[in-house]
Amino acid sequence: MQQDETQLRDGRIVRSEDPLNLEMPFERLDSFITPIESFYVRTHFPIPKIHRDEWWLHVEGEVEKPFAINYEELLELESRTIPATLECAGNNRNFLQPKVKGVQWGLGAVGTAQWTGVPLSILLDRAEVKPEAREVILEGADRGRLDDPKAPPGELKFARSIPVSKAHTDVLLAYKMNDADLPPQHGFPLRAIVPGWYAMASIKWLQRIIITDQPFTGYYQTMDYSYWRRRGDMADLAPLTEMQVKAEIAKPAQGKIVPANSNVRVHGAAWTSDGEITKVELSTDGGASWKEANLIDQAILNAWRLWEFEWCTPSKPGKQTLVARAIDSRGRTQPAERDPDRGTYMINHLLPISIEVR
Ligand SMILES: Nc1nc2c(c(=O)[nH]1)N[C@H]1C(S)=C(S)[C@@H](COP(=O)(O)O)O[C@H]1N2
Ligand SMILES: [Mo]
Repeated sequence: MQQDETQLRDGRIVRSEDPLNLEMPFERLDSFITPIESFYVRTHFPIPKIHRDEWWLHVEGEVEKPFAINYEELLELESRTIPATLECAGNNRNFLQPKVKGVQWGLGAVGTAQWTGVPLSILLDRAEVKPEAREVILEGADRGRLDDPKAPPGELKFARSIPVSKAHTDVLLAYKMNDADLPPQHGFPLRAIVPGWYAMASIKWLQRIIITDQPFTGYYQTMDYSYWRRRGDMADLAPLTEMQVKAEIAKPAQGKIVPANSNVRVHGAAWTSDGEITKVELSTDGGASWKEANLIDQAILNAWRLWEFEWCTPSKPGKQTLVARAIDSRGRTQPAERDPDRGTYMINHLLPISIEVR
């Protein structure tokens, strides 16, 4: 990994100012819930200024009863609180060789929060979704022009879709994060939380929900946040959906020095989607041999699991390469090599962390 430009903002790495992209230095990981001050921020456009008294959420499209609801009414609906891990689909991009375009995230474009809000299914039921409905498009209030010849000319809004089946199961429309009002940078007044999916689906500053009977082919669904899916010798663009199984090392961090012949705690987090982390293994010799790490606390669906390993460091000083790998309840694990069909996203192959024993 390249050295981070150490420009920090409130303890987070500034990956870009405009649009605002902040990363958590992953070595700061020390609890299951990520505090708001540490949580990564990913924006594509300026953060929209929304007054809660002037905001409406519209539900429309292939429904019997389109409607709009305001903030006050939304708070009166049945609510739920769930922990969920959000990971940017470009997390770990800084490790790719050769370099690819996009925000150069290291390990910290990921975090876990408690999200409180209204299950999307409650609003869908109220609108009475027609049987021909296939997808639910979530649209944010943020907008801007893109410097990309493949983007539509003029202003564009950030929008993504999810299948109706997913929308009915566990998608939450959250107005609280870790028990506080959703902060502006995380989507005030309302954002979607799509558990288990890469976070581009968790639309912030939500203002419109459109039910469609067609697959959505918006810019962020096809031109961006997609990968090449192989069908024999053919490749078609598929939208990114579920997070891939992964373990990351928080400490010791890249480039750090640890004492020889002593006990060092190696720790980090591991996550997957639609399954549980059942094992994390750690290699201290660049992947030649593996030992099992301890999983901390209970597994929670679609939230990361913290892990730790007591490492008895060698007595001989020198460079060491740490690698972690996760295995989930569906037997999935991390590939050793990068699959180029994934373009600039879905980076979950094994990543070496170089440190020094001294
Ligand atoms: N409206 C809107 N929603 C959005 C985005 C955005 O730019 N606009 N970025 C997405 C992406 S790519 C990510 S990784 C997450 C980041 O959420 P966070 O900033 O709360 O960490 O929000 C998603 N939702
Ligand atoms: Mo993202």
